Amino acid sequence: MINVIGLGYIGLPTALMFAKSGVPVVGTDLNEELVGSLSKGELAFEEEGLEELFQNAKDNGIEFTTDYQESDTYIISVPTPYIPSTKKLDPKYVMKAVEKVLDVCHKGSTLIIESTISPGTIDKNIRPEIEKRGSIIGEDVHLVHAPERIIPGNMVYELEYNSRTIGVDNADIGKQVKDLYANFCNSEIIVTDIRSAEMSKVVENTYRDINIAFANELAKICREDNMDIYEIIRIANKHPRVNVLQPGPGVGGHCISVDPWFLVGDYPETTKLISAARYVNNSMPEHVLTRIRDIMKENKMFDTSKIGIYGLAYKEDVNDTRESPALQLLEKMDEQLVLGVKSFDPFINEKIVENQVTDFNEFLDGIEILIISTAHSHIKENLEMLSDKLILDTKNICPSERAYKL
Ligand code: SAJ
Repeated sequence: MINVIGLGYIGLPTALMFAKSGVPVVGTDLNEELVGSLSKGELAFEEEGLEELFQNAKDNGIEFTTDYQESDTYIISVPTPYIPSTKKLDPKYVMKAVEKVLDVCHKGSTLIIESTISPGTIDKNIRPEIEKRGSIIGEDVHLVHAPERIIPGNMVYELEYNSRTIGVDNADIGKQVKDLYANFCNSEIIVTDIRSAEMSKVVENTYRDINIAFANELAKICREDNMDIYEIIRIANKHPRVNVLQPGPGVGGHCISVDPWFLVGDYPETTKLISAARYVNNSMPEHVLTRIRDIMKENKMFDTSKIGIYGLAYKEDVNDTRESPALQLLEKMDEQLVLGVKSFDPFINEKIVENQVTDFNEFLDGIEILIISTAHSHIKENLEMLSDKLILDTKNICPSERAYKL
């Protein structure tokens, strides 16, 4: 049996995938409300194919509880935030989960960490905790790092078709864990050492962050001299070795906007490029606000309550608002007294910010400048409803003659 610890965006789909493929699974989470609703058959978030996967997993007997189970295999997928002042990983949730697993596991159990951790966390934090208890790693408990790699919005597909990394201390455990994931993973499963598994995961997200920062910096350069960033990227990307990503209102989510900081926190002297990329991406909400001011000035508009922000989620077609650029933009607006701004997101029905409306028509009513900050399919399908508005399109979804761009 596998005991999956942490039933959030990663732990839950992973638990369901194992259960669907016939492996007995118990999912554990400290959040009683979440466990209650999962037990009643209610999902906390939407994902393509997740409902069906949930049904399959329930048919195969998956259970949910707040208790840690005695088991031979554990998968830990709890949040790994960073400490804002030092930028280092805050391992508190992972450590709590490890401690609780060690309280209940039996001799020879395998403890798989799926949460993203900074390189060296297993050596510096987790091994000492196990050894402190007098347990021998490799005999009493086996340690594995199998970092998740699935992208919100396409998780169920990517669980099956993305390649995976399994970091281990010895080849036998590597083989066992590889066979376990092969129950549902139809792609290459690479077995490596633990440090390489930790580092490669952080490298993947840092790579994307740096490349998005490049696109964002180019957008700012182009804005200064009135060049068309999208045309320039389109042409540059015809080169066989160039693939510039897309600029946007900032980088959100719990992954790409967080993981590069782990490297900055641990290697402050070396990470010039990585930290610059973080600062560039974090500067984008301010750039959007400058663009809003430009548009207001150009159109002689002064009433900020006629501004509407479309999209609060950090990216298209998800309801996740963690580190969302739109929320950062609203915060900046508050600080700079750009007040009364309305907002709307079709994926978010509960009110999370002031002046948020949950009905699209009500949102559009009275809005003169619409900021598209998230490219949900919903807005792409309703562009004709915006014909009487000035649009600041930070995601390049409108024809260029219809909208201001970044
Ligand atoms: N973004 C841009 N321009 C782009 C691409 C993305 O501005 O060209 C923005 C998005 O709008 C969003 C942010 O970047 O705000 C991040 O979105 P994303 O779709 O690039 O990635 P995440 O954070 O949803 O998921 C990432 C993925 N990592 C990589 O692609 C290397 C995913 O595979 C990881 O599993 C996930 O992080 C994670 O959990 O670590």
